[in-house]
Amino acid sequence: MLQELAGAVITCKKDAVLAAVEKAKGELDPSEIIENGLAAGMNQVGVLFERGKLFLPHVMMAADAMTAGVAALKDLMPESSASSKMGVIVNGTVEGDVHDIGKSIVSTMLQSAGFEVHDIGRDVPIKNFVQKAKEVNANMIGLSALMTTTLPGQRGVIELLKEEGMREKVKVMIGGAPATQAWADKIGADCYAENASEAVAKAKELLV
Ligand code: B12
Repeated sequence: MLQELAGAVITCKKDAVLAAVEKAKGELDPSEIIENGLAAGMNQVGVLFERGKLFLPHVMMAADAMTAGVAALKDLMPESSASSKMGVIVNGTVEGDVHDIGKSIVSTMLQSAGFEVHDIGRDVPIKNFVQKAKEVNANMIGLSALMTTTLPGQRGVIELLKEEGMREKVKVMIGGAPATQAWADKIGADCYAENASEAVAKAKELLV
């Protein structure tokens, strides 16, 4: 079943993804369908792209199909109590970076775990993260970066939080394929998570 889901993303066909999701719905947990099925397929697309076996239009179609698959599962994710008692999280992809599939999965999973999540999208300027955190009185900011060239945006947000005297109040969690624990340590982030389940576990550790 998981292979079928991943395979459907690799074929880059939205219909195939939706059909596979429909089939899997009754048998697997939505988060498992997303992480071990669809996202695994998307990662494979990345590998094929890197090897020159797939071209950018295919990647875009696969991304589109994957997004549709995740959307089809939203209704099944446990209804968020959006309890601000658990924590308020602002999540987004840093400036210059339009990759948002992984970030959106992280938002969905945090939300269904009970956090109040404000997903501010992709290609988000540094100051917008800080502004939004002020506005919603956030306990944590999640920063996604998928390119080595956009990783510095994660550091930029931490620096601005310091300048604004907010660093003590707001935890910072970073992620995205080029991010690592070593990078998190270097820029002074509170944590790094490799995937969405780990993001939920670490947010709980830090906030709950
Ligand atoms: C899909 C994709 C695209 C799509 C994006 C569609 C979209 N709406 O997101 C499109 C086609 C638009 C695209 C465009 C480009 N892309 Co692109 N893309 C990818 C690809 C193939 C897959 C990314 C993905 O969605 N993976 C699946 C998701 C589920 O995984 P994920 O994002 O890693 O997220 C998980 C974890 O990282 C983590 N996570 C993610 N965010 C966060 C946030 C927090 C807070 C936490 C805790 C965790 C966390 O949890 C997620 C779920 O488990 C990658 C290859 C790769 N191996 O990553 C290249 C890749 C990222 N792209 C790349 C590049 C260069 C580009 C382009 C410049 C075009 C080009 N020349 O190839 C443009 C960028 C334009 C821009 N300014 O941003 C490079 C980056 C190279 C680098 N190291 O800097 C990669 C690595 C491919 C490559 N090897 O060349 N891309």
